Amino acid sequence: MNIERIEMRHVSMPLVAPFETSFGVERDRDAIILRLDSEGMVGWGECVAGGWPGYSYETVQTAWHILKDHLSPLVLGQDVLDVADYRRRIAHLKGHPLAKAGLELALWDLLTRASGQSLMAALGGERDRVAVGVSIGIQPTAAKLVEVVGSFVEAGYPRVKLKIKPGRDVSDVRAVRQAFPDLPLQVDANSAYELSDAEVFEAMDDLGLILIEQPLAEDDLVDHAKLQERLATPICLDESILSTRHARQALEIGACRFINIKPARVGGLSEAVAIHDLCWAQEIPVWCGGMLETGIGRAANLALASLPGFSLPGDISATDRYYHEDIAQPPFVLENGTIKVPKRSGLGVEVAQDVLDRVTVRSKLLEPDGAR
Ligand code: NPQ
Ligand code: MG
Repeated sequence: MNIERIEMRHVSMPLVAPFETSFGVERDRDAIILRLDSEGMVGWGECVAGGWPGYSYETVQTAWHILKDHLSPLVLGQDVLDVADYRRRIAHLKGHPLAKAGLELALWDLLTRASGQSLMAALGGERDRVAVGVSIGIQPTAAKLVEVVGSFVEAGYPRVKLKIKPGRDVSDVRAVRQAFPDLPLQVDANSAYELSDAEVFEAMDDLGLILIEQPLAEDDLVDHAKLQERLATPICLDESILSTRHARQALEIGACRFINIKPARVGGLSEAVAIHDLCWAQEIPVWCGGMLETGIGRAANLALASLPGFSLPGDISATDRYYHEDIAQPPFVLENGTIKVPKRSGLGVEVAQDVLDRVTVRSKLLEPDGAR
């Protein structure tokens, strides 16, 4: 399809509550929303880079630059045949997976809307609903954490993930485990520890955790393998896995037993599906991570998580866990610990233009040279 114009919007969405991780506190979720126009059709995408380099080195500012100056010129005013065509066009550009994934998502939406197919069907998904969990940020005290966990359990979340950081780990997790002996529970350190901290994880080994997510540095598979040898609890990698090759090598050397798949982190849904396929063939459990997405990215995560290998609940919470008001409609709701996968064509959500306008901080319209 001929990409006639690309609209970029930097949005800032107030979170219902601050979200604290080992890398800092987030109060407003900044992101880039992309709109493609082509042959009377529209495609929406979301780049989940944040306001500062906490989770990843990419930020809204770096992604804005990469999208505007390096990715858009490879598709604007040109006939893009399919997503594989887009991937060939950008293959020579290094890094910046979040930026690349944002534009890839807009193309997936455009192309599947045009063909009348749901994104779920296009990716090979086969479930109407997916099991989900909730990710809970670091709280002021262990007692407050137990209370917050209780409110999410009450709301119907069947699996809880606790964020941990040095000094706020074993005793917090133990307090939650004592209050909820049978709750499916896991932890995420967002790379805040070193191998010399192994005792921290050994002390959590008898708390019945499903997994320990990304305890060590993102560029360190070797020490993850050494740590995994010392633990009965499976390690799951997030930040370390940026490609199918990383996934294969991490599994080969025993750096993890599970993998968290986030389409943004691996440069797009295509690579996410490839990692799923690799793990499915090896019977390695995968689950879909979350990046505090708006309804656009959330819809894409649901479509991805409907593939057969996603055997653990994803970090794909209901819309109201993060936002009072979302730019995509209708909101996603929790029912029996699951969320429904959109069935309509493309992402299967509509963008509320008034809400989008209200959260937009700046926007940029890109058109081919000579247009207008
Ligand atoms: C994780 N997500 O699994 C991430 C971390 C995360 C739901 O725990 C702005 C940009 C805010 C990126 C908050 C969850 C973020 C962010 C959390 C990433 O590691
Ligand atoms: Mg994580």
